[in-house]
Formats: sequence, C-alpha cells, structure tokens
Amino acid sequence: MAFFYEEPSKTFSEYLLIPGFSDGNCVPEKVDLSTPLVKYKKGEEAALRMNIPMVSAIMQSVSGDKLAIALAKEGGVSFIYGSQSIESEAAMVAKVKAYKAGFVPSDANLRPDNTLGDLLKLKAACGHSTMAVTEDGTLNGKMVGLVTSRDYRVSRMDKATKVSEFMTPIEKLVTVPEGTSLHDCNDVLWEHKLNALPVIDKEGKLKYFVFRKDYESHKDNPLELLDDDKRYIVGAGINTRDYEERIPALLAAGADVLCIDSSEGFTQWQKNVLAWVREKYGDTVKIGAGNVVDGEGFRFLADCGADFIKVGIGGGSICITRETKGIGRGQATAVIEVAKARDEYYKETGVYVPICSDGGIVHDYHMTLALAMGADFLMLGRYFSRFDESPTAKLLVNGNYVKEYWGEGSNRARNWQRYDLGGEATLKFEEGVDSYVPYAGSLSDGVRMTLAKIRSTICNVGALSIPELQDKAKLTPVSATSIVEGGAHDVILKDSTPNINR
Ligand code: MZP
Repeated sequence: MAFFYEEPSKTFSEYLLIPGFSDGNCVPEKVDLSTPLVKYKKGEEAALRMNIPMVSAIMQSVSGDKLAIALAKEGGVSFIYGSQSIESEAAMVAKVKAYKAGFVPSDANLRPDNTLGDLLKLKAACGHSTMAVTEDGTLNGKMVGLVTSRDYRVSRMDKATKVSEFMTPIEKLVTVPEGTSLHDCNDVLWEHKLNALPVIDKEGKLKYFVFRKDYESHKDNPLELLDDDKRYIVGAGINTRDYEERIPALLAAGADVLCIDSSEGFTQWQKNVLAWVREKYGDTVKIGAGNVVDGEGFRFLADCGADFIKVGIGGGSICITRETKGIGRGQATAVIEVAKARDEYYKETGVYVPICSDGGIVHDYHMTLALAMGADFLMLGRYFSRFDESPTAKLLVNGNYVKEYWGEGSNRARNWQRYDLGGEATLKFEEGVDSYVPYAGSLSDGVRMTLAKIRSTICNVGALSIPELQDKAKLTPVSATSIVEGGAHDVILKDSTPNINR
C-alpha cells in the first residue's frame, strides 16, 4: 500500500519568524551572510564559499554571462544555462573568467561608413549612446573614432550622414595603452573630465573601455566573489546526457563549479554523472546535484558524492510540473525535511553537504525563512530575471516595463535533457510556461535592498550569521486569516498597488 504523509506539505508564506532577544551587538552592518557552496569535512573550511546566499537559476532567461558578472560582483554565483550548445555555454563561462573588473569590452561598434540611421538603430538595441568606431566595425578592430550623444543632433541632421563626418576622430581622443592599471585609468578619466576611456593595444586595436561610472561601482563592491587570480567565480549547468563532452569543455573555459540541471534528481542518471566525475577528476571538480524533496533523495545524492544538493520540485514560478504530473512538494516542508537529513548526515559522517532551496521564492522575506529553515543558499529564477542584466528583452506592455521569463520545460526553451528519463531525445509535453515579469532595474540595487531586509530580520531573531539564524530561529505556521492580517488591511490605500518588493 502507498505511504501517506500525515501533514500537508507547506510553503514559505505559511510560516513566520518569531523574534528572539537582540542584544546591542545585533545590528544589520554586523550580519555575515557568507555561506558554504560545497561540502566540507568537520573542522575544515569549504573549498568554495559565497559572500551572500544567492545563486542564479540554470535557465536561458536568467543566467547568461552578463548576469553572472553582476551577481559575482555582489558576492553570489551564477550557473550559466546548459540548454545551449557546449561551445556557446563554454564561451559564456570564458567571458566571465576573462572579465576584468572595470575593463569593459565594447558591446556596440560602428564602421566609419555607417550612417546616423545605423547608429540610431544600434542605440535602440544596446540602450546606450557611447559607441566605438572601428575600421571593420568589430569590438576589437582598429579604433578610428568615438561617438557619443553629444556628437549629433537627430532633429537637424540627415539620417544618411556618415559616422566619419561627426565622430570624434582617434587623433582627438584621449586613450591609454593596454596594460594601464585601473587606478591609472581612473586618474586619466578625472584629469580629462571623460566619461569613457578607450584602452588601445600596440596595433591601435580597441581592447576595452573604462567608464567613470563602472570604476566608481567597482570600488563599491566589497563582497565581490573572486578566485585566486582575481577573476569572478562562475558556475555552469550540465545534463545527464552529454556530460562526457560538456564537462571537459566547461572546465577548460574556467568553470569553478558545476551543477546537474534536472527537474528530479533521485535517479540512476545522476549517480552515473557523479561517479564519472569522481573517477575522472577525484574531488578537484565541484559538482552539485538535484532536485530532491525528501531525506531519502538527499542521502542518495550525498552518498553518490554530490558537493551540494538542490531542493525543490514544482515550486518554480514558471513551473507546471505539479499540475502536469502530480509530482512535487511544498517548498518549505521540502527544505525543512532535507535540512534535517543533512544535519543527521553530518553527525554520522562528519561531512557537511550544503543544501540549496531552489524555486518558489516570491517575497524577499521568503529568503530569510528558507535560510532559517535550514537552506545554506537559495537558487532564484524569477527574482533575477527581472533585472537589467538578465539575457532577455525588456518590453513595454500595457504601459509597464516587463522582462521576458520562460521555464526550461516550456516549448520556448525545449530543454528536454532537464526532464529526461531516458528514451527519445525530445520534450514530449510542457512542464513550464512563457511569461513576463515586472522589470526591476539593476541587479545591484535589487540585491542590496533584499539583503538589507534579510540582515534586518536576522537581527530581529537575535543572530548575526546564517548558522546562528538556523540555530535560534523560532518558526510558527500561520493561519489563512493571519496572513490577511499581515498585509495592509482595513485602510483605504493611497497607492492601490503597494509593492513589498520595492
Ligand atoms: P523561481 O525562482 O522562478 O520560482 O524558480 C526557478 C526554478 O524553477 C529553477 O531554478 C528551476 O529549478 C525551476 N524551473 C526552471 N524551469 C522550469 C520549468 O519549465 C522549472 N518547469 O521548474
């Protein structure tokens, strides 16, 4: 006979934290949000840690190289999506590793014979007006000039005017040679009152720009997550089909950590991948696995050698797995149970395998609840898809700016490997939807606001770190009517759409 759980499974909105005593030391500035990303033995330090407990979802509409850089600047890790060719995924990883903080490859370039009309089209596509003019129009071509919005007047000039007629030619530009330090570039920016400074190699080819605004933000990233060579840390998603080719390519590109991307991880296929990695690379390659929703699934993947384990089935905002297949579990219950299994495993073996709560985070406070319930870090899809740096289009829909966000199991992504249970290589039915999410500005502003709330709640509990939060947290289930009590109620709102994520 089937096994029946006594209690319904619950999700984050069905719980609240009860404050603990906060002494005078409990102030948000003192809260340490660092957390292990991979397993470690008792008394040792994890080989990879993050400065904030956030990773970005392994999804086409979330984790490209641009978002990976922005998130590493804040102290977290992106997992570049695996539902693309091996070559393009490895190229994205390589781009993150090649990124030199403050030195920006030119993403919008013109040839001197392009017209003002061409420039305006490019400006609409890239969203900024400073553009390099190179001989062949490529990002590393020989630099011949620069255009900014100060060089042309759309209302007075013919759209057929050639860029060469109004650009600032290279002879009149201030440039620096390749190899100039960021610090010295900044001095040049200030001395000459520039906004953008081209870095040029010996052959006159454009290497990077240094922007005044970027230099300032670089100084402002105290939590950025760097490897020993001061490159940003980045992860990459893999699947259980082409891993023997994909993993070597990703490692060669510089991936710091891998994760098997699958809707359900309690499988022989995940065991095969983990065994292959351990046999070929020993413990030098770090790899997460999942997803599971109970202690049994956790123990299976921990015994198979996973470096971290992802928790969550069917809770993602774009996910319809529960409706399609009747499989899944309320995310809070899943995290609570898997966290118990992790702690038991640690007691028994002396190995701490971090767990990641994946999917279903709607409000910022859900993150604090997930951490309090035992998650070591959180994987977020919808949350990151809203920011400038996600790879999708920003659109104006019914007067509001939105970004596109689609599931890996949707017909749009067709990531059949994620839902693969052997057999034919195809997506047989959809488990995800294609959607819009409200546009939310820059990742840095959004993440910093969220972290401020998390730090503040941790102080309310009387803690100063994630382990201390987990130790001291008192969580209460809430009734449906007390959820209503928790929002603004029985008042006439002046703003009809209070945005608690603002
Ligand atoms: P969320 O942060 O948008 O709520 O959830 C993101 C998570 O949903 C991902 O990390 C992944 O585990 C899961 N996901 C991605 N695509 C689908 C789908 O198409 C999905 N069903 O469930």
